[in-house]
Amino acid sequence: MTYEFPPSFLWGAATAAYQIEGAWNEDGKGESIWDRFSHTPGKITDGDTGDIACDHYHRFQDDVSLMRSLGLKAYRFSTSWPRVLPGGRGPVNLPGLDFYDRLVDSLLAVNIEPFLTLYHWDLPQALQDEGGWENRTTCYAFADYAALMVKRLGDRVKYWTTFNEPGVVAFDGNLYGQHAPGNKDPKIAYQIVHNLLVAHGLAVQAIRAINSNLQVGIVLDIWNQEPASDAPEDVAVAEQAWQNYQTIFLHPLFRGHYHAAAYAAAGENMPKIQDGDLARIAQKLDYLGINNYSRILYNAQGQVAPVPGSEYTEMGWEVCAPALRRLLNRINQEYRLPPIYITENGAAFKDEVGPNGKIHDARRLDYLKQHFIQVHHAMQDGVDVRGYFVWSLLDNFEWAHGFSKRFGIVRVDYETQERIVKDSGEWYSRVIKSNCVEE
Ligand code: IFM
Repeated sequence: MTYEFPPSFLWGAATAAYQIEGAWNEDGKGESIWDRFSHTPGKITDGDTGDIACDHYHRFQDDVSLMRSLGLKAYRFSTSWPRVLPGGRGPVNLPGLDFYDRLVDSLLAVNIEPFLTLYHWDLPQALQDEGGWENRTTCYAFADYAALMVKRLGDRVKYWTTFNEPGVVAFDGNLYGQHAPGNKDPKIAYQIVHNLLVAHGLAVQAIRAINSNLQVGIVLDIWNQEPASDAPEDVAVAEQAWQNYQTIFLHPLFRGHYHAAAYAAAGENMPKIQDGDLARIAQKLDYLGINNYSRILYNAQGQVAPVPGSEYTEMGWEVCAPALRRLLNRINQEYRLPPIYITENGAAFKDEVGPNGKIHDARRLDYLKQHFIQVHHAMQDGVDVRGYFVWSLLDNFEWAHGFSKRFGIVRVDYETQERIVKDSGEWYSRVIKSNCVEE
């Protein structure tokens, strides 16, 4: 069976600044909350840090050549706020801005469409010292940072994402404490949910005020929350879980208000909302990015894990590609959405370098293939998916897991910084070239 994609389908790969750049304190870059967090003993597996990571800051030209050799049509990356504004606001660090300028020019020179994300978790520590995302002044600083970047790059970068996975920022960083800045406080976490949304809205306005022709969107991490059976008790628990978590962002962004379930889940931790905030948040968007890796299954007793008979990745995430199709159909039916890009999807597996130097990562290749097919099905169902970005171009710093999880379609040897294209990368390159997936 052959699944053919539309000629304009944008095949890409994604990364994020802190996970690949390194050069954490070079050329005037300021400290980020992830620098501070990873330098704090006990926070990251094996004491790893992003100080060097994939050394992309120094090797970006080679990495762009690699992208070209793979035939990527688009590259999704993030800019490091403290690299361009070391204090979060105020004096601009020109070498930092110049780095992104050169990166964008290198991409365009080989016809790779840059997809720029303004915030992939590395808040300037200087702003954290003033309360970070809990403090509303950070929202205004973010809009100013967005404006600065658009003024410099908006003549060449067409696609602008405000936030990557605001739910992870709010909850993993401020409720569970596994991510920077490491808070464990529901009141802070829920206020940050709201402040991130306000910052998103302000940034969309700021970007459009400078250039109304740009494509502006946000990226949400959405996993379908599914019942283990048709039994009404299982369905009710799965539905409640969906409403408590997924609607927190989807409702205000696409319906202009919080879902009643989100209020109920927040309880006494419901954030302070100022007049005009909901309208500010619900700006019309040009695209929605979906980061999807798995699903969560529920029965009447709660989450079912592990799911009997299912395959799991190294992250402990169930492999269940059909859930992506169901998810896309669900959100497409329930919200009036702009075009969708799958902005992240991929899998961490233990890779072995074979005696011939090759990496036969059959499980990752199969994971990607199954997800491409389900995206194709969803498009046939009527969901407007315009592109797909594999996570990740390179093995990289997987946050609290450090370098212990490898998601790349290209292996990185962290001792030598050698890059080796895995079988999945070579296969992906053929998919892009033919614009087809063969089953
Ligand atoms: O590595 C992360 C990425 O930064 C955000 N989305 C999920 C990926 C895998 O955990």
